[in-house]
Amino acid sequence: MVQPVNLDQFLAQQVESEHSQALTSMLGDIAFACKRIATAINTGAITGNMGSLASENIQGEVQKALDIITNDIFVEANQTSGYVAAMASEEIDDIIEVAEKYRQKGNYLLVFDPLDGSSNVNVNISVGTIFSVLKSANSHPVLADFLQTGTAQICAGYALYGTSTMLVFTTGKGVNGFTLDAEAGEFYLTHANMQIAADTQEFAVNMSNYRFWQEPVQRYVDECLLGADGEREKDFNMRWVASMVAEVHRILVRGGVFMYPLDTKLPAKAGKLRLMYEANPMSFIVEQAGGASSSGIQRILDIQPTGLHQRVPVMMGSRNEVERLIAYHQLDADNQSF
Ligand code: AHM
Ligand code: MG
Repeated sequence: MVQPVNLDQFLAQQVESEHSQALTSMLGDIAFACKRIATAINTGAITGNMGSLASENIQGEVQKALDIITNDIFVEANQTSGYVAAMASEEIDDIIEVAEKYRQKGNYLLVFDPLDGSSNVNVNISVGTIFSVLKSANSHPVLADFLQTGTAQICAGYALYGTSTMLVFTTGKGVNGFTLDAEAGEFYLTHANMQIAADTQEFAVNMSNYRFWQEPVQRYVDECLLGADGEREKDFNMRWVASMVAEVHRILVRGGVFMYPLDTKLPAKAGKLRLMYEANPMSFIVEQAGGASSSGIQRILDIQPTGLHQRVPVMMGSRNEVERLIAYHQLDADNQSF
């Protein structure tokens, strides 16, 4: 039997870049955090941590006990490597400073959503952790150092706490997935060089928002629903887990398109998902796997952030479907300019 490659061996052999030492150290710490988070989630019902708290995060969302527990695990595991100079989290309003004695080896920034899909956690459906690594121009980073486009990401990844715990990441040279052997406490390479098929017959969107969407998205979904009887001339399947990590992972494994488009339900919010710790890292991964990712009118990775928690419409996955969505947005814009 061929010996499986574990994460340490993979990092030692395959992460070759000017950032390799830093990435090897940081990805080791991230993997450790994700193992601890998996345990916290798995035992959450036993330790009494499945409920909601009285607090809200900066987006006005009620926080779950596990939102805070997983945030603290992630910060603790990543603050002493010497490479991470500051962090930012979905659960914390401002940037998280790292003590000066731990800012000696590099100026990296770690941006993360510690528990994505947390509305699913107490019903035992898959959740995840999403992370993005940037480089700061400044050894004592301030908010402005974080506001870089997604193209500046050095590494991005997610952990999926599903039927198995997986760690999937890119350092800009393709996408690789590792599965946790919980008994051995090791991640092993199980999904090398993940690729997203250009075509698909599966879409993922929260259909209950249909009436709040813009016309191009309604048109796209209408055509999927008409299936073989409409202009697409093929039937589509639909999935909605309400965990972006599970959704994107499914797309990496068997193709598909995932959307959280602009809607008018909450007019003050430009979509639901957050650019810096949800859309950007997932877009980097999707593009590295041969897929595409857009807001409908702009490549996500090219969007200049103006705030840590800013929201963005998201459509990502199989390239030909995302390009069709972009074309429908373009047609709509052209019609409106007449
Ligand atoms: P969260 O970070 O607060 O969990 O919100 C993000 C999640 C995504 O994982 C998922 O795609 C979406 O919210 C689901 O939203 P909805 O409940 O509107 O379907
Ligand atoms: Mg989230």
